[in-house]
This record gives sequence, C-alpha cells and structure tokens, in this order.
Amino acid sequence: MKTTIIGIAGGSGSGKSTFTNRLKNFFGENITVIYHDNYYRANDKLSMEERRKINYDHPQALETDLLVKHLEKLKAGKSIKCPVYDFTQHNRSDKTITIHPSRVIVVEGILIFQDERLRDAFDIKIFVEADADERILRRVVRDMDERGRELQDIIEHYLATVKPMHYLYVEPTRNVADIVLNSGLNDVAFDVMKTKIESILENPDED
Ligand code: UZR
Ligand code: MG
Repeated sequence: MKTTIIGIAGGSGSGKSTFTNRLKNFFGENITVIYHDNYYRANDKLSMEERRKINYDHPQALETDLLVKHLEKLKAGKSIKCPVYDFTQHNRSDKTITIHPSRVIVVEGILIFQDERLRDAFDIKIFVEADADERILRRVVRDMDERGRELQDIIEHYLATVKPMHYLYVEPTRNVADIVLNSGLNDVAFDVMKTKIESILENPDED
C-alpha cells in the first residue's frame, strides 16, 4: 500500500488542530493522525518550576527524531507507540497510544516544516494562517480550559517565547507550503481537502 503524508503547520492558535480533528472525525479509521505536540521531550529530571521556563516554541524542545522514525515505520506498514504529552505538567506522560498505519497520514504541529526530513516526507504541505490577534484569543481560551493555565502565565509565555519564535521559526515556513489556508475554521478549505483525501483513498496504488 502506498502512503500519502499530509503535513498541517501554522501558528499556535491558528486552528490547525481544529482543522485536523475535523478531517479525523470525517474519515475515522481511514486516516491516521499524529500530533507533533505529543513529541515534546520528557523532562522528568527538572522541577515543575524549571519545566515552566523551557522555550517550548523552539525546535529543540521536541523529539523530532522519534517522529521521523515513527513516520518511517508507519510507511513500512508497522504500528507505532506514540508518546502522550501532558500539558498540565509540562512533561511527557507515562502513557502511549498505539497508532496503526493507513493510506493517508496527517501530521500536525507548529514546527513540522522546520525539519528538512519531515518536509521531505510530506506529499502535501498545508499552512494554516490566522491573524495574531485571533491566535492569541484562541490560545487564551484553550490554555485556560484545557491546559490548566492562568491568564498572567499565558501572557508572559506569549510575549517571551510564543511570539518571537513564531516569527523566527513558524511563519517563515509558510513559504514551503503547497497550500495556505485562511484560518483552520474555513469550510471551503475543509471541503477541498476532504475531496482530495477521498480521491487518494479511492486510489490505493497511486502516488
Ligand atoms: P499548539 N507548550 C506549553 O505551553 N507547554 C508545554 O509543556 C509544551 C508546549 C506550548 C508551546 C507552544 N509553548 O506554543 C504550543 N509555550 O504549546 C504549541 N509556551 O501547541 O500548536 O497546540 O498551540
Ligand atoms: Mg493544537
């Protein structure tokens, strides 16, 4: 079986997980989804206070080597044990989830177009764009609801790392994308990608 790998990048809060989850909800087991976020490094030896200070918007914060290996395994038709990251603890949890190979694999994350090996692995590269004000508003709500953060903490992180690293490492990779989406909540873009994936699934042996 051929594998088509779709990369979905974009700034934090751009709606890339929303877009990806919408594809997953629609296609179910017919597609495999991997979040680069789950590959944030384990930092068991550091205290919570030390872990809080790490620059998580820098490529070094992620164990991308492992993701590259996992993609190779999936392409070879093997299942992987994907780490599960716990944002409330700023640390990798002791859980893993087994992910099975499929015809279409979607990889999502802010920094996935930064790594040359990942860029080369993607057959389709999508960059989700959204204005900075919308991204921070979405991030505030998300981090308070789902990641156990206080407003002051979110503001500090945003100004200290999220924003500068966005312009240094995330935004420049927009130029390597095949398709740039205007927001992850874009219904037309969803329909276009849905049709594309349906056609890939109907043609198991084509590139
Ligand atoms: P998305 N992040 C954390 O806040 N804590 C962690 O332990 C690991 C990552 C944040 C990270 C980045 N930055 O902006 C965001 N900070 O997760 C990426 N600070 O995830 O694309 O889902 O927003
Ligand atoms: Mg996300």
